[in-house]
Amino acid sequence: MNQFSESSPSLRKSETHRSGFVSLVGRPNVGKSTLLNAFLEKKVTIVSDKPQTTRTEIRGVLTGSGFQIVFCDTPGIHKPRTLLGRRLNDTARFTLKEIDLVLFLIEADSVIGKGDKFIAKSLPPEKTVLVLNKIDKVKSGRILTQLNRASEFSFAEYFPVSASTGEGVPELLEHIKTILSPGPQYFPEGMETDFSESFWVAELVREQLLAEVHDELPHSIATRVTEWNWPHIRCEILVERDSQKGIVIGHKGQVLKKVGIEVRKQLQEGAFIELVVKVEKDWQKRPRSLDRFGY
Ligand SMILES: Nc1nc2c(ncn2[C@@H]2O[C@H](COP(=O)(O)OP(=O)(O)OP(=O)(O)O)[C@@H](O)[C@H]2O)c(=O)[nH]1
Ligand SMILES: [Mg+2]
Repeated sequence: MNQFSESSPSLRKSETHRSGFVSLVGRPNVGKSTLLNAFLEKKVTIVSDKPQTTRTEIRGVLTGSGFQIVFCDTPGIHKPRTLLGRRLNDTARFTLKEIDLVLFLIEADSVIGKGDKFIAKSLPPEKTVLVLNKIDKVKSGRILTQLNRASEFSFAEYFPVSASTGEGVPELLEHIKTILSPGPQYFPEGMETDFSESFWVAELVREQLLAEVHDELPHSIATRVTEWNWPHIRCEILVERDSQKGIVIGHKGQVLKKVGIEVRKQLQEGAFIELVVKVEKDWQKRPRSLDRFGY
């Protein structure tokens, strides 16, 4: 959702100002969110080694002298097994509407597979830049082979990068700047994201939990802040089964304790986070539960 409508006073038009919407798209886990954070040189979206970390469209705004780029991080597109999965795919596809540029990410260290090809087919070739990410994980020969294989997609440009080390990111950013057209400043100076603080805390809690749990559990976790009475923040953690509750709490509450400590480190000093674990059976398959979480 765009917070600033055409009639908003913060929407400044000028002859020389350039702007554009750039969407980051690809399979789960290819590094879309890591790349967004690298562009902004700041953590604006959560990252984990578990697929389907990003569940909503996350905007990161880069404002510079005479330009503004609105990056849209999207959920990884995959073969869905639940209603949640289908909704994540829909969110990613929806973001592609009215976009100025698509960054299509694939990994340098894995074979270009069916999943990548399936997504590639749905992208506008003239507006898509292929980004070969994770080049820090492979030797240069492999980078060339992957780029060569990827050239079959016939996209506009090809950029090898490492979102983790930052290699190739400035070059890609410079290229993005060249495609911006004259346009308004959509977001005011200093505004880097368009989500609320409570959404961010819930995301940070989920990120820490993802680092702690394995197998199917990451998909079964949802988080939301239900009370914000600074410094007291109450965050609910939802799981799908009783057996998962114990894992999330941990022996003598150790997992939750660690999550709380790690999240607090990333917030303004003095925050007190109350974490409450609840079971909501099969929430991933229930439209009303998904609506409640904004998925
Ligand atoms: N070595 C290396 N790891 C990377 C790089 N980019 C991302 N990663 C790692 O890849 C994993 C997935 O990164 P994310 O940024 O969460 O991936 P994503 O595409 O946003 O994933 P979803 O939100 O699940 O679709 C994390 O463990 C990252 O640290 C990179 O350039 N090099
Ligand atoms: Mg992500």
